[in-house]
Amino acid sequence: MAVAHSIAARVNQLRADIEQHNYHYYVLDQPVIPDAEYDRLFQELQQLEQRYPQLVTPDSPTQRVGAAPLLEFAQVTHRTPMLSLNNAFEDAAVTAFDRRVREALGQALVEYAAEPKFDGLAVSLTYAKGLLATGATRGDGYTGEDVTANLRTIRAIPLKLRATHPPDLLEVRGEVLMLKADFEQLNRTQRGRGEREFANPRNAAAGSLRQLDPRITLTRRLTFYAYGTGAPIAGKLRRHSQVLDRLVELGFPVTAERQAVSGVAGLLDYYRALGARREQLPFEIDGVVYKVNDLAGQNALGFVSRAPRFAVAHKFPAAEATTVVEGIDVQVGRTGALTPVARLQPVFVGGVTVTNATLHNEDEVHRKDIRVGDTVVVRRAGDVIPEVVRTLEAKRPARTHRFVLPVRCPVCGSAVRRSEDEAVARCTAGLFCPAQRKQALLHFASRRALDIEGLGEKLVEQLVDNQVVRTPADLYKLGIAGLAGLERMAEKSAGNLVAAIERSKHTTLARFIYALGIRNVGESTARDLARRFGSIERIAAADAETLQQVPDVGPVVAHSIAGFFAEPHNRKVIGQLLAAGVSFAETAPRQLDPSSPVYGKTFVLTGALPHLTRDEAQQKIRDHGGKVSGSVSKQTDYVVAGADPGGKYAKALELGVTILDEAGLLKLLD
Ligand code: D41
Repeated sequence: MAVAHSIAARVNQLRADIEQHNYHYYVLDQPVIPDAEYDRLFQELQQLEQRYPQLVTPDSPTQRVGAAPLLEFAQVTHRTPMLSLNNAFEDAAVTAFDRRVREALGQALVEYAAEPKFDGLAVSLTYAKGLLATGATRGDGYTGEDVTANLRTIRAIPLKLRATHPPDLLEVRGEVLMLKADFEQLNRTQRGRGEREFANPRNAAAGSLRQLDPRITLTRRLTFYAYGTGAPIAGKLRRHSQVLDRLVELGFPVTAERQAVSGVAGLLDYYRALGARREQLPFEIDGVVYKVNDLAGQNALGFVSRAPRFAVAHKFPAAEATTVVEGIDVQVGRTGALTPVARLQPVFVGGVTVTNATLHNEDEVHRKDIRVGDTVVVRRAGDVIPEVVRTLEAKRPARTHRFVLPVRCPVCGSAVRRSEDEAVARCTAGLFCPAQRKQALLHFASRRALDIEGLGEKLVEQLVDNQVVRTPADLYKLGIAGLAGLERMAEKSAGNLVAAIERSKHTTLARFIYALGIRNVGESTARDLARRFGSIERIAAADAETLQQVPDVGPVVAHSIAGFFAEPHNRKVIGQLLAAGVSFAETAPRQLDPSSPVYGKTFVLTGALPHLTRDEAQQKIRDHGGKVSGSVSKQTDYVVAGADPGGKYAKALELGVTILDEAGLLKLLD
């Protein structure tokens, strides 16, 4: 039965539209229609194809799952072998790589194509006359497994090249991966069904790609990024970066993070800049890859065994590692919060050896069910505190016990209380608990508070344990003689410490308020309080309602502040500190001009400004009644960007936040 011409035309139109939308979504990263609209087009096409099966073609977007489950994967031999990459773990190895390249090519300065190293699975896609014919895993580089049916389910992989005259044959090389968000979602689903969770996105991607039933692969959200070709693309392409541009035209997602850079300095800059943004990227990377950009140069360099001499992978220190929990300690913080901390068998992760990792709070330990004796995944990314991500239940030894938080403070034995609306349990003894007293002293002396250099953890420990110091006011009674008796305290360091304590007497009201360690009062609130009230007496006298006139002070914070000053012990310590000579540089309540365009606005600073230092820019904004925040969100009014701005800049673009340069900021302040 012949199908009406108009129906065949509609089917073709729907396919073209759907492909176009896929391209916008996966390759350009700029969807033009909402998901629901896309789904509607897709359903219409499915219904027409069901009614007119003779119209179905293998490259139709509906035909991503056609195949029945397999019994095993067939082997495929790669037409062009998939080479491996040499690794560099240190800057020195990168410098050596660049030197070898320069010498071999006889050039003083080499241009490289730098790109992220995706932590996924390398695959090769073969297109015959423009249609996806075979997709295979890398295997040993010469033969891999035929996972065509599974790869067809990945919408980021085109079933058909975008070209009117496609080449007879094209091998596209790239990585299949799972985005972090999709990985989290998958593990939530697995957990909900009581099924095994995946240790990381790479394992999840590998497990999904190795499914013999493509219908399962379809339910796993995998994606794909191309990084090269097998045999070279015919034509006049001279650089690797042009090959990638061509792959984009042909319909392949290629990461926007790629960049052409010059010389070893360019390589290392790229490495550091991407490393700093690693956590913000939607996918996991385990390093960056450098390739000689000039294709003739690549050819001239050739290969050693199975790795090209023209490329190298510069690895990041692994962010995750597995180790064993030897114990779970409970630490008591400045506000009495009890924090369970895992004591670990030492493990090298994120570039350092880790022996402790935070377990955050009781609920987290139970949610993850982490037990003494467990083998766990530990994560340390960038400068963040190491944490236990998950336990590997399969490796759990016999007879372990669920963690129980003690009902008494492990330091002072006082009762532990947990209010209903909080995840945190606290020791109720306040400053009578030595642990809280020690933390309070350390906070008081910290750099952004009264900045007493040399008053570190070990010393505070001794001062409190020997009952030499009970409150911050006691610090100002310390003499060299009293200190010299302490362990590891030479006369010289005792002298230095006494001098540092003396110097700390000249401070600002904002630092002083911050130093008091009032719950919920951070640096920025302390500054606002100082500015609004101008003296500690006036703050102490303010009621909760008056306190709430300060920017960002709501009922909870006002309650903490009023509660702190209502406590006679706190008033006494403040009195002693002032009597000891702690004094403030003039901070008269400033008259702000609410008509200033900066007043009440939130700013985020990123990158180096040409004239102002970061502190100067912050001060100027605050002097005009603006706020400075560390991260970009929907609440941000302006991002002030200087040189090499990084992730905050990208976030600002994404959220449509107004971006200013230094001149723009100064104009607003004018
Ligand atoms: O992102 C990657 N994982 C990646 C892998 C990349 N960006 N580029 C790569 N380039 C190559 C050469 C230069 C050998 C074509 C690679 C790989 N190879 C590779 N992936 C797995 C083994 C080798």
